[in-house]
Amino acid sequence: MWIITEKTFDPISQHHKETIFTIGNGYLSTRGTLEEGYPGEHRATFVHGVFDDVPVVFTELANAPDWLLLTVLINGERFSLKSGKVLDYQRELNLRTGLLTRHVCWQSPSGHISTLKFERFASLHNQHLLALRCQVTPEFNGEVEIRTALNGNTDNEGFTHWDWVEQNRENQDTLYLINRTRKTGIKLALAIRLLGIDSLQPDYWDVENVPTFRQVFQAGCGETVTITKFVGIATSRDAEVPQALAIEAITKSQNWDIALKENEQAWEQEWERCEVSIEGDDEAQIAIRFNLFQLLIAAPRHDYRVNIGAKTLSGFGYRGHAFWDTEIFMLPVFTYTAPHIARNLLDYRYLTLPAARQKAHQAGYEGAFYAWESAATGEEVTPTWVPDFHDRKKLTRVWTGDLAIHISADIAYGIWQYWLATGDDNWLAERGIEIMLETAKFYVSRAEWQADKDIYTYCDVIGPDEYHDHVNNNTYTNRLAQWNILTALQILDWLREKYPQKTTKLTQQLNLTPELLANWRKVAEKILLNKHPNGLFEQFDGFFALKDVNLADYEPRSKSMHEIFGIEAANHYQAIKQPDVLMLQYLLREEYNDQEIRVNYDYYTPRTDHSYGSSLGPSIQSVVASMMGEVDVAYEHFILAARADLRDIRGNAGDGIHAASAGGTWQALVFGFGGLKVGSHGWSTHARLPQHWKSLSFRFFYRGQLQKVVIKPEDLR
Ligand code: IFM
Repeated sequence: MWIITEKTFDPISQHHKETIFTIGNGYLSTRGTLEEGYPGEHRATFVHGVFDDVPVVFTELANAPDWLLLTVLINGERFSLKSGKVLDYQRELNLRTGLLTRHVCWQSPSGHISTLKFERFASLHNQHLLALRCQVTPEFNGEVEIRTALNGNTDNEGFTHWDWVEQNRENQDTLYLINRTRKTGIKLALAIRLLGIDSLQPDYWDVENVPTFRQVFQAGCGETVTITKFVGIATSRDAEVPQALAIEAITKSQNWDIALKENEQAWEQEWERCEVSIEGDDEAQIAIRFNLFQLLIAAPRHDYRVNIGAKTLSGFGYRGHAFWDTEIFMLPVFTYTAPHIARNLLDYRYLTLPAARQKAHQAGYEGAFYAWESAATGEEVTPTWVPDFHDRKKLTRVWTGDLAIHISADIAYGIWQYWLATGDDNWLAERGIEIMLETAKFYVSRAEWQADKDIYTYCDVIGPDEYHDHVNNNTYTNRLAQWNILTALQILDWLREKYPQKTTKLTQQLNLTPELLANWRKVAEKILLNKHPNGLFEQFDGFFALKDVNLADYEPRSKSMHEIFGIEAANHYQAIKQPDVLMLQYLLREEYNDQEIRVNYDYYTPRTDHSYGSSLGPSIQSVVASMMGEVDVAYEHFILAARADLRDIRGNAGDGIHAASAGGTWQALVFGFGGLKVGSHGWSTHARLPQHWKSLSFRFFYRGQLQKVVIKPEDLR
């Protein structure tokens, strides 16, 4: 249950498969395009932090120069799946080791049969090392020619980010290429070393921006020709002379077997921390491993200046920008299974605190208002306008960058969870508390006092349900803002006791006078929460007065309700994109009893666009259904989330992995079915398993100790 397999190459699902077969190592990812290249492919390698300017979306991860390119000519005939006959084909991604393998038995147009095997991995042991091996076995005596290159002529769907800087043949089997991003000036160096050529002298073709090695082999019938291509990669974000680092990576590794072994050992350590096993459900088993794999290859291990984009590093979607998807959906996975990675992600938020302060200031507020979409600097990079669904010639204003103010509290929530699970007091005192205080300050300044009612409100916002914009008093936003302010005050009390000197410094630096803090408490206590006496929350002011909608009336459908109603009209219906009130109740689950969740669950569940709304929704819906004891329903939503990319449920997996869904899938297992609860005094589980599961096992760290949980149905009776 570790192998993702493809049995035929189908150009129709090409982009989907490119995403599925992405490999990576937390420094970069490379989509699963094929070495020889095909028309229409979305060939891409994205390196963390390598952003460059672009119109409309401000900045995007620049598609790096291509390291894969490898052409095979057999007796002068160019190997391609589009010519001759494919007699056998199989591609496999080994999730346990990150090794991607392709076997092809190919009959050339002139009838010569050969077997080709391609293997590649991005080393988890040395993040600057990529490895590709090609083996060709002809069933005749003949000539095998291999041309392999670095290609600097890459683009982002037509937009070019790179200028050629330099290329050179370093020695007989080594060459390098350097490019630089046009606006941000980041240099990226790639270096190739060829192994397996023994005493042969490969030709060097000095094509500008495509330096190429060429080697011709004479092979007997059934004899295997092997060429190994080690590629080193580094940027000026890593070293002043990136080509030196790239060359070092390829010279350090002695051969394929050793490099692969080191990579496998590194992967073994990863899985040791986060392995989830499900007995009795093969699909769920492979899906959770796949989702975890995708998060692991996107997770920065040695860099705290970057975050994980909503589509990881696996596609062009959302341009590498990070959203609330990180703290609410992905971060819990790392907080519990790889706290060092969680800390890197949170350090990024600390590093971008100045930009969040600046955003608050520009909007006329105090404190820190984080960017809805964030990239290299933390400035807001949400596009302001996008083409309309119905009429691509019209533009629609995107408001999330201005109005989705819950992002600041989402980050504060991520910090709080990290601290609860890890007990990392030092990080909280040095960095986390400052973010929490600054986001609290933002919410105090953003709150509007309604003198006649003596309440504080948040008007003109967008909550998690983005089908409704410009709403007032979104319950999720109001409650999390209140939670943020009160929790920041609570942590400040803790800091005062534990780190008095730090407290003095921080209160001076942030000008936190006793009067100001007293006012924070007053504001927080008077924030409006639209809660009805029976515990039902109104999602925002006036939600219950909107036109009700029976989503079943629109079935069968293949579009979201947003597309069906239109962006503007969707505001007038009670159809929601993803759990909003329920999302709040999930996050603050310790605060609500079953009855209080049930009344909201019953109201909002039928009004949620589960299948075509946000991919973020199903996993959260699943956890809440588990909390309600509706395990079958929880399973339906869980499997929808788990399959999001493997089965391309929304038809857009080609744009990249749905990272939030991947993280949410883990949460649905651990917090939903596993019922894990973590507090400052320990942890407990309250499990409920789908009927057909024979066991669920997972691991997590609590306060630095690895915990292993095994749940079997017989233990629950
Ligand atoms: O952050 C999400 C948002 O909530 C729904 N649309 C997609 C974004 C990125 O995943």
